[in-house]
Amino acid sequence: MNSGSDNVIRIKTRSNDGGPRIDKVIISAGGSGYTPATTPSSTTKPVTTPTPTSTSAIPVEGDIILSPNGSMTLQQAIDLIQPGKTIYLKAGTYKYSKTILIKEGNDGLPNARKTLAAYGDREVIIDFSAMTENSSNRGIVLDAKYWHVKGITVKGAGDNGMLLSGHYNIIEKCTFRENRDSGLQLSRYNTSYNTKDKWPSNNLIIDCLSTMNMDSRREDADGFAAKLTCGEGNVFRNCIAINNCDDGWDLYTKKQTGAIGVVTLENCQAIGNGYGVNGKDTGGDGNGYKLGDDTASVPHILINCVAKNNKKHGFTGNGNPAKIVLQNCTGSGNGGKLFDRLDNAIFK
Ligand SMILES: [Ca+2]
Ligand SMILES: [Ca+2]
Ligand SMILES: [Ca+2]
Repeated sequence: MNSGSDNVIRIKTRSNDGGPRIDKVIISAGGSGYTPATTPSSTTKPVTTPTPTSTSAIPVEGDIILSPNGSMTLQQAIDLIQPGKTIYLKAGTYKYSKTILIKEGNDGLPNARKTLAAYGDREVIIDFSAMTENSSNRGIVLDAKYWHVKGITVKGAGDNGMLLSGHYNIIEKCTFRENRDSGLQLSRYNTSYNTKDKWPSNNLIIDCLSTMNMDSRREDADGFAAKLTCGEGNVFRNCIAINNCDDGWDLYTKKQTGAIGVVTLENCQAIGNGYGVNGKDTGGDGNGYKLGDDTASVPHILINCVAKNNKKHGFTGNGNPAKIVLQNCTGSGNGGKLFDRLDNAIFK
């Protein structure tokens, strides 16, 4: 489908009676037909603010509808849902104190994703505030393929709000806030996966917001972290990281695990990281975009990204010697440099 132009849907009969009989055709915008970007677009698009709200849809047979005080838990629904079907969450707050795990192998299909989505336009909050701060207390772990998570807020987890460790997933219009490590992290879940091809790949994170994430060490909680053990083909589009304890985005690498995949950021904004919403120094690093480390050369691609009022640098290579692409990237009001240690970067 091309937006802004006429699109034709052809329906071919496979029956003897001159069918098909069509009851309903539902057309929705964006998302499921996503193919990861491989080449940076040369067009300049204005940066738009994501609105982390949900959209209405019509449930069909096989979907599951949950309500905050219903008898079925989100984990039960996740373990039951079939490809092409949706778990709808009615508005309200769902309180859980245990990690929600979408297991490896609990996959959708390329043309029939498993969907987890807000039902209606009011806020759906999955609240893990009852957890203690601990590296195993992530909120949601998505370790499967071909899921679409849309319009939910994940707050208060004892570690990452979401650990995205699977492949070919779409995370859309979600908010990650007040988690006690990075809001959304892309890294392996299975710690025996030692090669990059097994690390999270080809995921799209679109129209998401990550804010007020804070760990007690004031060291790790970034807005978005695609680091350490992150694979190829992951894209962040139209996302905002604001007032996180550590960095807005962190693409750090470690010598022990080696290079991560190239990450693409399009139309993203990093604002006020290293400061709380009250304007006070969090004690964290406070870079808008930390683009690696000197242990690996990874040529990340940033297009139309903005860094404003972060405590430290707007964009820092942090020692990554690669030809990082920075196309139409701008910013102002950062405490350090706008572009730091990006000597080999390609500015377009
Ligand atoms: Ca942690
Ligand atoms: Ca740090
Ligand atoms: Ca960091």
